[in-house]
Amino acid sequence: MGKLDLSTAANRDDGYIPASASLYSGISRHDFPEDFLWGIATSAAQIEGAAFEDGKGLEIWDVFSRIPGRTFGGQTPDLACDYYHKYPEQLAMMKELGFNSHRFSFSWARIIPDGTGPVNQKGLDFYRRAVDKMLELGLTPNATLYHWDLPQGLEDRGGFLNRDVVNWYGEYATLLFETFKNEIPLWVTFNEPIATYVGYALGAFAPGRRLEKFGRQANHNLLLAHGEGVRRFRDVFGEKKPYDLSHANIGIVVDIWHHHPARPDNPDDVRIAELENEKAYRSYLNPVFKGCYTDALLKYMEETGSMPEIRPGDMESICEPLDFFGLNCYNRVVDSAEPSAVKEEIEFRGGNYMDNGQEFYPEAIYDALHNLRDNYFTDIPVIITENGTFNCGETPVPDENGYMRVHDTTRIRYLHGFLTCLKKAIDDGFDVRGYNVWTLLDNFEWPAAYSYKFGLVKTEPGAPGENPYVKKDSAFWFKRFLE
Ligand code: IFM
Repeated sequence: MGKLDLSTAANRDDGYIPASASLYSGISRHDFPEDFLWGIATSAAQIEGAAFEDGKGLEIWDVFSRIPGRTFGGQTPDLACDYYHKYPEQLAMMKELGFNSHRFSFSWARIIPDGTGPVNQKGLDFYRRAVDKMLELGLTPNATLYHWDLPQGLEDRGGFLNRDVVNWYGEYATLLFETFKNEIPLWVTFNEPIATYVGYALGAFAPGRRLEKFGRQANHNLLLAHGEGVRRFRDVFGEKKPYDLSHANIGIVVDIWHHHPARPDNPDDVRIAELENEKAYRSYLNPVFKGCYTDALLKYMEETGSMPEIRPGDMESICEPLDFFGLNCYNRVVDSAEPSAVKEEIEFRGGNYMDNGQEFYPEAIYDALHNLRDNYFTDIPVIITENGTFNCGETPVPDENGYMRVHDTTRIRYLHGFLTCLKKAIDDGFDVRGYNVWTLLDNFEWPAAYSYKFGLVKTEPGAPGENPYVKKDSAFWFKRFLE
């Protein structure tokens, strides 16, 4: 990969206002509650780098990314954004852009290299330094225990297919709850459990197994581990209290990409979309909030021979009351038995596409909040734990002063659209307490590796120089929004 040539002028922002900012205005943080959390979301494997430093164990993406053909160009998370060394300046950048919170994840293998057994003190010390820095900067820490990076040592013992993962995870969770008992007010058990399904059923994610039954079993065991994590949390922090940042709170993060039938009156389209919803977000939300799998999912698992082992008491133990819910929302999906009908539905809605080919559908965030309130719960707040979009390329171009700029206008349009719909939801009474943009820096985007650029700020792994960052127009836009 070509390294970015970042001259000292690259990041000059003295008063820079992207030309597109005037197109996407009319909304600011003042339209949201005073105490709203404005955060940047990241995850360990995607940004930390230092994959082999200071005693860190291997995690499944270290291994998976080395299997030919599994990631774009064979790229690995080895270097990523080098947050492990550069966290002070990267956290300071979040602060400088106006954010007041940071959602990050712990790397299990950095803390317990084999997944169970001896603790790597250097790993824990790193997170201690990073959390202290967040607090010093006024960034409320929002910590995820597991964001897709299982220690390879545990995968070698069956990973999420081994029911012992519940206890392995419980021990790891307790260690972190006790270590950061007084510093972290927001805790997440798991980020987007569907990634584990993809890793065990479809092979596209680590660890790369490919059997529907594996995916369903892995998900069931993950949900059991989630319930265990919540019980361990209560053991350390005491009985459940209403959500409040003056004490620790726990939740789970699920992504809702709701599938819409392209033709709501066509039974085939409806069947396809409904099954996708069952197999995806409903397979997590139902057990977590209602203590059961839906009849439709049970039927599907029965018919496909993928029914997991469900022991008596399992469903109750998954359904532990939570303090908040983390919603990741990126878009909707339109399904049809007839591909041309998908295009027609999108065009009927205005034919809004982004540069990456996806539909621009900011109402997805309003719809998802409605869906949650109507179908799952009414009494816990929601934090938008991720929202953002990617482009490919985004080559910096010099402006009239010779400063490098990235004109990511579609990202500004996307963020403006989603934030406008989020504001409407809050005005309509939905209890949302925070929003996290995905993400600060271009980073390791799983199989797409460094080819998908999600950051407000451009960088590349191993980019030389002391300041290897170029703020994109969207970073300037967000800064103005937060001012
Ligand atoms: O990068 C991912 C993140 O790890 C989980 N949520 C979706 C993001 C963008 O694809």
